[in-house]
Amino acid sequence: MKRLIPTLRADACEESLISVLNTVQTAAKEIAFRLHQGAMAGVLGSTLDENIQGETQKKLDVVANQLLKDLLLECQYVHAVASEEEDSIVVGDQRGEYLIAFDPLDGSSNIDINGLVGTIFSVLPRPAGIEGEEMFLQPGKNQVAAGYVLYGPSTMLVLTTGQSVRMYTLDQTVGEFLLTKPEVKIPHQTQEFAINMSNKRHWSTAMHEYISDLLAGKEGPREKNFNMRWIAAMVGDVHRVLSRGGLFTYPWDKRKPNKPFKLRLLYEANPMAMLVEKADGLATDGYDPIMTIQPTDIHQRVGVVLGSKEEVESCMAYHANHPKPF
Ligand code: AFP
Repeated sequence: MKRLIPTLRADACEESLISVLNTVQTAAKEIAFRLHQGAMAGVLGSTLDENIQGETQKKLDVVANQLLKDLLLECQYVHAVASEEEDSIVVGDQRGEYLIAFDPLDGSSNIDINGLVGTIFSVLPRPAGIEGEEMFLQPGKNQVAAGYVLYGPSTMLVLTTGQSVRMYTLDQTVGEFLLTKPEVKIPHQTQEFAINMSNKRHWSTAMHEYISDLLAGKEGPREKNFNMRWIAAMVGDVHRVLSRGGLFTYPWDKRKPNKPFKLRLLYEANPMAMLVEKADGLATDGYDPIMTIQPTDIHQRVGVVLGSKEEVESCMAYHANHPKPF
């Protein structure tokens, strides 16, 4: 089985990009080790702090963030990093040609229950003539690479550098990510969806109608039964979608009028959108492709509807029948 770096070389990836991705995998192996040690490493539970998003930080959020930040900033090709856990961007090497946005540990509420969590990352080119946070305000279509590491029963790296989407599995015996699925393709049709149903009363009319029709099953307008899954970690739900198809959504809702979306554009939605679209799926906010959204803030949040092409199109058709709530 091929290792990560030789497959990237075979894709004729720039040595600088290979070095950045190598750094991400080094950090991921360390995070995987700490997660594996769990309570024995003293990394479970929360800190007393909140992150910029106003969320309580888990000890492992802090550890994972520090590891990624320190290692990436040591890499000569990285000019700056932006993290879900940091207030502002952190600048590294002045000569660096890449910007890295990451969610160090997605699904952190799963840490203490030994559930799925992951690291999501996006690699952007450093734009000429721009400094500071503005450098990161690029639409997702500019990404040169995107991926995630899923810390589950196996530790897996799922990556695209703009060609196919590949899955690698960490071989603990040699400490290397080995290529285990050379080309991921999402089936266009599905009978599986993922949404947090407890938010139903807060959804838009379009989302209400769409999900009601899925739940009506064979006897309803869709004339087929649907099953539902919810991992409470986008990384786990997207991994299922990439593995066997499905629709995943965290939509607009009216719970908190000043915070109508949950997922972050730069750290979660954009990298997952690149993976899903390169695997022949669709990634939208219910109306437009995620990767065409022009960010205005590094911590911006968006609505997300992604997965099997025909199912995402069905969901979008419901949205097209109603005025946009945002
Ligand atoms: P964290 O960023 O706090 O780890 O939250 C994960 C997440 O943003 C996303 O990965 C999940 O899809 C979503 O939260 C789950 O949220 P709820 O189950 O609480 O609605």
